[in-house]
Amino acid sequence: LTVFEKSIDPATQSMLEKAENEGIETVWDRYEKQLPQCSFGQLGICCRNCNMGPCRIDPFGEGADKGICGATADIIVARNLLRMIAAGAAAHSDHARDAVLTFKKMSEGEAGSYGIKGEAKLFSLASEYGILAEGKSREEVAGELANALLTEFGKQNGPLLCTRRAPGSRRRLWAELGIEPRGIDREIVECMHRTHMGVDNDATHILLHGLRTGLSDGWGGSMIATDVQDILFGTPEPKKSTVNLGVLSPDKVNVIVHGHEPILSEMIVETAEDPELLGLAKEKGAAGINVAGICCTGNETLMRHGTPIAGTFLQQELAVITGAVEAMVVDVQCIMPSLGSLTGCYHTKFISTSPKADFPGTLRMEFHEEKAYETAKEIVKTAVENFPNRNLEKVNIPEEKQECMVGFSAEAILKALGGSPAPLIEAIAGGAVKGIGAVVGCNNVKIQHNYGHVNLVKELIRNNVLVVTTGCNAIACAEAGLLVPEAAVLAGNGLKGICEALDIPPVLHMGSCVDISRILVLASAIANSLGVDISDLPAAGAAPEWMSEKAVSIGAYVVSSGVFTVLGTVPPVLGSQAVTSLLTKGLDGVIGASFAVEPDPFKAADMMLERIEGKRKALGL
Ligand code: BF8
Ligand code: SF4
Repeated sequence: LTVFEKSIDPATQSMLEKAENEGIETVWDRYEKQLPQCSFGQLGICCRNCNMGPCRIDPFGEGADKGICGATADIIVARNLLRMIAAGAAAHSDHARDAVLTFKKMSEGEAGSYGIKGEAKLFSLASEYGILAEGKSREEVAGELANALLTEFGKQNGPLLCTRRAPGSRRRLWAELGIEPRGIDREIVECMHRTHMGVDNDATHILLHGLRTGLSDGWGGSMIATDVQDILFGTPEPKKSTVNLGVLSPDKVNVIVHGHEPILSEMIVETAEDPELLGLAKEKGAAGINVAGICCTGNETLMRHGTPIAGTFLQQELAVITGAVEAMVVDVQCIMPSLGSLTGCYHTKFISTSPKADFPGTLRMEFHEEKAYETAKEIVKTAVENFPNRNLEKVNIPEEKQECMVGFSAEAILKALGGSPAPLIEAIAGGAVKGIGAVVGCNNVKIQHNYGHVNLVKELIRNNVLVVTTGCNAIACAEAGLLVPEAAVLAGNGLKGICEALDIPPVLHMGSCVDISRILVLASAIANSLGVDISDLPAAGAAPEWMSEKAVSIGAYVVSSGVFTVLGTVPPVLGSQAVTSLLTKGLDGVIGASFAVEPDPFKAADMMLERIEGKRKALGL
């Protein structure tokens, strides 16, 4: 693959050239060494769930058609998929748990560096959870709310309280199907139980639990993470920032925050303004301290502080390869273990902070809420002291740096609309806006970096579909210049008019991947005000370059919430016709939405547009 085949982004291409020149290996080189990838794995028909195996099914029907225990391809594929959903839901929800535990410690005065920045959200959430605020201090309310939220994880009987935000018809459907999510931890544990040898062995039965587990993520873990982070750090509001590798500074200390939990990155952003550290930076010959993000923790600080973002998932190694990063500070999720040996080739310190996650070659600086500011300061100090070690011969920062407008929480969108979804609904009813496209998810080396994201989104806005985005899709769109109001020139006339009237971009950045919960809340607000179900809305979802297990859980809850979703990379299910047809067709009759798989972003856009058109017709629009 040439650098042009690897990515559509010029900054990425130039860093890939630098890597080649310096003989540095990247994720694309390792991908090429894996080719051809194992077809049993791709089809999802290998099983290692017990030690009579591993077993695999012959996809051509000539060899084994069952595992040793008798499990068919349908059973094996469904079980494997359920385990992916469990892992994804666990990642989001364990992140949420840590946010709630920090919130609880804060309320008890044991996490002094954190406070309540989102007071309105604290009180609205408290009342949603039935907590009386009268006569109590903010901290007392926070403490009671933290306990109520923690209960959601271990509850034995549902439904999860956040599901009350969904339209009544949706909740009734979940109840009828027996997939109302109960305790978050319970659903995940049950996935592991059901997929143990000799437990759940009916593909449909297994997949229904997958939907339930997904729902416990979307309307549970992820939603709780978003809510609590908004209370601790504030609900995002529109603001401007910049993205891409060009945000790295040639003369300041560059600290990258990479991972997912704003508990860490918020503190790093704060300590980067510490006068003592700024003085030290000066002493070391630097012009200041520059914090930039990668992946979703970057999205969190971008949304709340306008901290620049250096790149998407596939750009994490390239940031180091610029030779200008003093510290790569990581917590959890989507962090490549390759960073260990890579940082060893440059002066970059690779600092791991989570009690749950370590990597080869790290400097360990474990992060605990009790001493959050102190640890963050120590981390940034390490970066500052590393500045003189920068090897100028190895430094090459790409010029590309793109402006973006971000911070569109559901609250901010409703505010931009004047307080209610009515103007948006009118625009949809009048046809100026055809519908809403939710485009989310990762990068995946199997697809040219950002090609799927950017082309799908451009195609949607050209056809007057307002796009909401999160995760790496949002970063990709920002890099392509789609997150500025001026990008309205790329939109169809109807959408363009709306963007100009409201001074908003045609693509609205709603946050990190856990913030897909914001999309659920917005969709519910629209559906509720129309008196219809989410599945009736002219809306469709897509994950054009997804790779992570979290994305599989997201897919499960988005479809279970009634939104047709197109996947750009093929999930490992094609080894079972029954599972494939259930996911792509059968689910429609059960839950009112289904999946489609389409790597070509232009065709994927057509599928979404067709779905949106069909929903418009059904609503009489
Ligand atoms: O939670 S989009 S590559 S960074 S998994 Fe990871 Fe995928 Fe990016 Fe965010 Ni989401
Ligand atoms: Fe093989 Fe069945 Fe064991 Fe899986 S559970 S490894 S299919 S015997």
